[in-house]
Amino acid sequence: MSIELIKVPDIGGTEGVEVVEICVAVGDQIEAEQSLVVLESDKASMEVPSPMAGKVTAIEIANGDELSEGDVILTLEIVGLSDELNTAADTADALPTPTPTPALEPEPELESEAATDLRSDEKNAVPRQDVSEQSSAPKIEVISVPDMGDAENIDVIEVCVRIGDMVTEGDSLIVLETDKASMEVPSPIAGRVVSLAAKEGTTASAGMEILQLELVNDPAAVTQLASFSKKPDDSFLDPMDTGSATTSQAANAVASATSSLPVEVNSPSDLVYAGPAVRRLAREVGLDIALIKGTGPRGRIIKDDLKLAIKEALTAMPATQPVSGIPAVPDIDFSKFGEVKLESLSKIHRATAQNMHRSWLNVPHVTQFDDANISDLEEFRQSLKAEAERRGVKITPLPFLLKACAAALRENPKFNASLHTSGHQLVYKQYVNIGIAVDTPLGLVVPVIRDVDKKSIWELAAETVEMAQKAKDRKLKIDDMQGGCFTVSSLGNIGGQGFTPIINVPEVAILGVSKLSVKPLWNGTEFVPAKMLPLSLSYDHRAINGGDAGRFLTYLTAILADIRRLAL
Ligand code: CAO
Repeated sequence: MSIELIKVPDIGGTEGVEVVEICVAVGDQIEAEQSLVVLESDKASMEVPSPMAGKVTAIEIANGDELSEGDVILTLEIVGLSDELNTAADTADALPTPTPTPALEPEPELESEAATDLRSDEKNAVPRQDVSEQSSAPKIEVISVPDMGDAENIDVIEVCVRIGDMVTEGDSLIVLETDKASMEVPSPIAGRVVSLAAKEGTTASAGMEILQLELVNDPAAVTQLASFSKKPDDSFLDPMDTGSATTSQAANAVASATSSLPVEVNSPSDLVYAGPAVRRLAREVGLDIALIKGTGPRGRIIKDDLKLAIKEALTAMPATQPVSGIPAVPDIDFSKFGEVKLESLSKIHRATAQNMHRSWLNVPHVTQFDDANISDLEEFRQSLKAEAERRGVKITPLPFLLKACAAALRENPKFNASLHTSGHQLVYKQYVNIGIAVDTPLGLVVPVIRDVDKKSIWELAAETVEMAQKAKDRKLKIDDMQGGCFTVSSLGNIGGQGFTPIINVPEVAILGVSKLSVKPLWNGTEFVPAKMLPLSLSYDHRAINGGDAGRFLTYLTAILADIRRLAL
């Protein structure tokens, strides 16, 4: 573990750049490239990304501070950082350049106009054309991408205006994004958008046309008209906004919930004052940024404002919100009919519920049933009990079932696979890891026994007991529950003649084991008592066909009927 000082990187020689937003808090675990702080000069704002992952242990700056290159922003605790990595002294050198900083470098004429501060009281608009030179024909001005240093072919992630919109000087026209930062290109002049060359999802370089503005003689009228063309609903319904995330159900849910949000609404004539990252996030979750009240310096909308709005939106969203067009279960007040008691589900229970629901909705389940005659296996198992006691392990049918399943999975590799999310490929796993469902007081958990095909029955017996105990003691780690290929859910000692287990996606099959019972079995000449173990195999019918399932179960029951087959 080491502590790294994260400093302000090279910002094109600009000094005294104001901190307008701190995006992280002490204690946060952050990723490399995550935004730490938003700095704003009188020309542009930019986000400083973290050069490395780690835990924030101290923040050395405050909103309103003025920073220059080399100033310490915060300290990060790095776990497992090798000694050769950057020392605190040269951290700033190692930082990725946060932004192409076109507006922070000495600007050519066009750029200084394009980067004019949105909020400055001293806006010095330098229109391309003198609007006082009146003529009867409308004056059209081409607005181009300003000089952005060396950066070329920068992604256009947002087009902020539409044809017909009135814009005032400083209004954002497009948002560009490099792999280091996002930046807005503001309008250098006021006017009406008469053509739009920039498109979301394309790229832009300096000098490329963004749009054409028809100059309007009366700037006051433009301001007034522009304020009307910025109704909150506009950005919400913007047909230009083809951002993928906005089409998702979650985004729609947030969006529909936000339409009734109890947040304080900016008046339509207010300019929305927010950085590119905040705008992007708002767009991705389908939130109308104009509806959010900014609490940052000078009313700037900061990430925390957005998080609060999302939280309020989700709280406002009814828990029974229908998904995928499925009618919602009505919310019933059961106390009308008698006394009730409310109990919150444990985290494990909630996670299981979510996984089961996801699997149930996504996977076409089929369940196939069979009984395995385990009379000989039971006799053999009973004969091992004394030895098991000497070895200090408990020998139940489960380790035999696991070993038999491993053999059946090797023989029927489709069951040891996952369906690729494209639905076009099967991912065959070359290892055989089997999960076992364990019933604990807090809910169902599925620890995974690795390389079952390579382990002895004794090893499997010891490991299943150990994993089940860990599960019951809540000592399982995330790793212990990952990487399964197939699951065995044994309700054997609890009871029941059969059940239809739900597949633990992305696995494609699961074996349910019920309570063995003695049944009469016809041996060709007479009925003999046999210990029959009910098995139910649920499988994903997209990946596996009935014939495959029949072969798998037949193979499995044959092994369980004569365990010597494992040696073949
Ligand atoms: N039929 C009859 N008896 C069975 C049996 C079966 N199919 N399977 C196990 N038994 C017996 C065992 O042999 C043992 O008896 P003996 O001590 O006399 O040999 C007894 O039942 C208790 O076994 P166990 O439960 O302690 O051990 P196990 O290896 O069979 O199972 C575990 C371990 C962790 C799988 C189990 O404790 C468990 O949690 N099962 C529940 C899984 C579950 O909830 N599945 C449903 C998922 S979907 O909601």
